[in-house]
Parts: sequence; structure tokens; C-alpha cells
Amino acid sequence: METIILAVVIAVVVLGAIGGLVVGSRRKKPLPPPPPAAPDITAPPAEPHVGDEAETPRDEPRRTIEEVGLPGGPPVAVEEPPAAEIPAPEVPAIEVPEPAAGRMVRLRTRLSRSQNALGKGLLTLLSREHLDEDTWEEIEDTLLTADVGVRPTQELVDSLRERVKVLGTRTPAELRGLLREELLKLVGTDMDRRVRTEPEGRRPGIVMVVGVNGTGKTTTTGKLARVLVADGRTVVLGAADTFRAAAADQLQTWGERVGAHTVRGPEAGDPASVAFDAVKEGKELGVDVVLIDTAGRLHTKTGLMDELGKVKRVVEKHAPLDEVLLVLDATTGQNGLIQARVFAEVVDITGIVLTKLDGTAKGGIVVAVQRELGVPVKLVGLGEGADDLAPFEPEAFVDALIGD
Ligand SMILES: Nc1nc2c(ncn2[C@@H]2O[C@H](COP(=O)(O)OP(=O)(O)OP(=O)(O)O)[C@@H](O)[C@H]2O)c(=O)[nH]1
Ligand SMILES: [Mg+2]
Repeated sequence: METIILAVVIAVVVLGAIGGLVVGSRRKKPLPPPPPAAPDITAPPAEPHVGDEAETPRDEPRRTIEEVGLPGGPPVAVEEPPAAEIPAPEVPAIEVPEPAAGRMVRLRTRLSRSQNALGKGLLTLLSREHLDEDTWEEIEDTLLTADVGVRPTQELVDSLRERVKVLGTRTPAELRGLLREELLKLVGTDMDRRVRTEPEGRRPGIVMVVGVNGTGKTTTTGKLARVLVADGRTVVLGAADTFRAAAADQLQTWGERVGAHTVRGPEAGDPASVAFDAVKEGKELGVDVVLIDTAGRLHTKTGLMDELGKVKRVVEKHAPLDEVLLVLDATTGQNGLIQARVFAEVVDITGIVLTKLDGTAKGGIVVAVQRELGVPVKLVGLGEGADDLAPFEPEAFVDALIGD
């Protein structure tokens, strides 16, 4: 009897030890990433927060079958397909992006909505036989509707009235010429619109991209990397949007397409430290430019705006930022101006990127936002394609608005 009890005890101990080993070995697996930090609960629920989805949902990265742990046991061997059916491993091909020069001209048709509303509207009004008070008011309304802004609209109308009076009789060609000159005056031809990426005496150039949720920051960062690579520069990307892994994945995918390395941190990690590390790696790798993508944040959330200020300060332990690009969605109109003001206070905006100009009739926002900040529009987004980001050229822009 005693031997039976002894045998049972031994069996229990041995089984326990094996169980412990199994559990122990499972514990060695890396822990899943921590849940994202709790969002600001003081905020009204309707407002987006850092990391909220942009209006267009993006794909979550898919886990492969090997990565998915099966409950209650070691991974079961997946039956391999016969050798002949195994597709060749995907080696991401490095793309050769298009050079940026002349893109504004090439993409001019994308501005057709603004052209119809603004350019054609103004030319039609101006070619009326009698330019009476009502017509001038309609011209004013057309400019205001296209988001040119009150002051610039007034300036343009005053100047046009004067010049049309002097002109006397008007041919369509003369009117187009006048309008072109006046619009160009508003848009401004003497600002330096180059994206500053080549600081004197040091490398890499450092560019940070900021803005509210869903304006197109990550897309713009990716497209800008392509522009730089097309110009023969080397680039490191910093995924300082740490709120969701998907945000870093999105940026990394852009980088991989042109062979640019992406520095990323743990999900919900400190964005300032990722940005710092990105510049550090950029220095170590000896690249020309480091582009830092940040999380979308509402300008009304002081905590999040402070965080952005911190990202800037921490990066500047390396060197001053060469360029802080504010990405504004052109379709949001006047609200963009309020955002611009707040962001400028926190991080000294040096350039504006107006995205989604292809989807709006309100091209006049270019004028209004430059006035608001005293900072030039340097790039415009004219579509969702990889090379649909154009250096902003005032002449090409105005020509696109008023047509040939
Ligand atoms: N039509 C058009 N769509 C654009 C343009 N730029 C960006 N988009 C689209 O806008 C959506 C949001 O772009 P993202 O780059 O993810 O925006 P984001 O600012 O990084 O978003 P968050 O990081 O969530 O704040 C995507 O569907 C883009 O394809 C543009 O110039 N034209
Ligand atoms: Mg983003």
C-alpha cells in the first residue's frame, strides 16, 4: 500500500514539474505590447485624440498564422504546401520615384475644382459688359467662397476695379492678364518656398511634420521622402506617432518603397525619445535628412500640444530643426487657420503643406493661410498617389486656376 501511495506521489511531482516547465517556457515568450495609454478622459467624446483614425480607415497589419498563438498548447505545425506551389519570397522592390520638378504643372488638372469655382467664375464675371456694383459684389463673393479671406479679397477687388477703369475697353486676354497679375500678387512670388533640408556645416537636415488628425501628415512624410530620394538624397524616417503600431507600420511601408530606414519605438512609448533616436540613427548612418512624423493632435488639447513642444525641444538637443511643416487639409477651410495659429505658437512653423487641394474648390486657402502665419505654402498635396506631392509654384498654381 505504501509503495502505491509513494508511486502516486512521485507521479504527481513529476507531472507538476513538467507542467511547470511548459508554463515556464510559455512565459519566456515576449509579452504582448502594453495597451495604449488612456486617452484624455476630460475631453468630450466627439473630438478625435492622438492616434484616432483619420477619416479614411487604414489597413491593420495582418498577423500571419505562425504569429497567432493557439490557446492551450504549443503551435501546431502548419501543413506546408508542396514545394512547387511555394511563391518566391517577396523582396520589396525599391521604387524609383519621379523627380519633383514640374509636378505642379503636370498635376494642374487636379486643381480643376478650384479652377471652375474661382478662375472661371472670376473671368466670366469680369467679361460682363457692364461691371456694376452687383457684379463687383459677385466677384467678391466668389473670392470669399474660395476661402481667399476677407482682407486679401478686398485688396484684389480694389486693385482690379482701379485697373479695369484705367483699361477702358476690355478684351478677354487683357482681363486674364490682369487677373493673373492680381492673383499672383496675393499668392506672393518672392517667398523662399524650398523645404530646408541642407543646413550649413552639419548633417542630417531635420524636418518635423505636425498637424491635427487625418490631415495627411504620414502620407506627406512618405511622399517627401520620395521627393528627396528622387533628388539623390538619403533619408531616415522617425515614427514619432507612437500611439498605434499601425501608424509606424504605415510610415515604414512608405520608407521601404524607397529604401529608407524607419526608426520606431514601442507602442505608447515616448514620442520625443523616438524622434531623438531617429536623429541619432540618422547621424550614425550618415544620411542627408531625417523626417519625423508625429501623431495627429487637436490644437485645442493643451496636454498634447505641450507634448509636441517637448518633441521639438528634445530633438533640438541634437541640432535645431531645419523645417517644421504644418500639414493642413485644404478642405477644412477657415478652421485650418485657427489650427495654424495654435501650432505656430507651440513649434514655430516654417512651412505649410496644403493637402487634398485636388478635392476642393477652395484653392484660395493658399492665400489666407500664408497671410495668417506669414509662412509660405511650400508643398501641396494633389492626390493620394505616391508622387502626388508638388513643390508649390505660384505661377503654375495661378495658371491652373485661370486656365489657358
Ligand atoms: N485626395 C487626397 N488625399 C490625401 C492627400 N494627402 C493625404 N490624403 C489622404 O488622407 C488620408 C489621411 O492621410 P494620413 O497621411 O494617414 O493622415 P495623418 O495626418 O497622418 O493622420 P493621423 O496620423 O491619423 O493624424 C489618407 O487616406 C490619405 O491618402 C492629398 O493630397 N489628396
Ligand atoms: Mg499619421
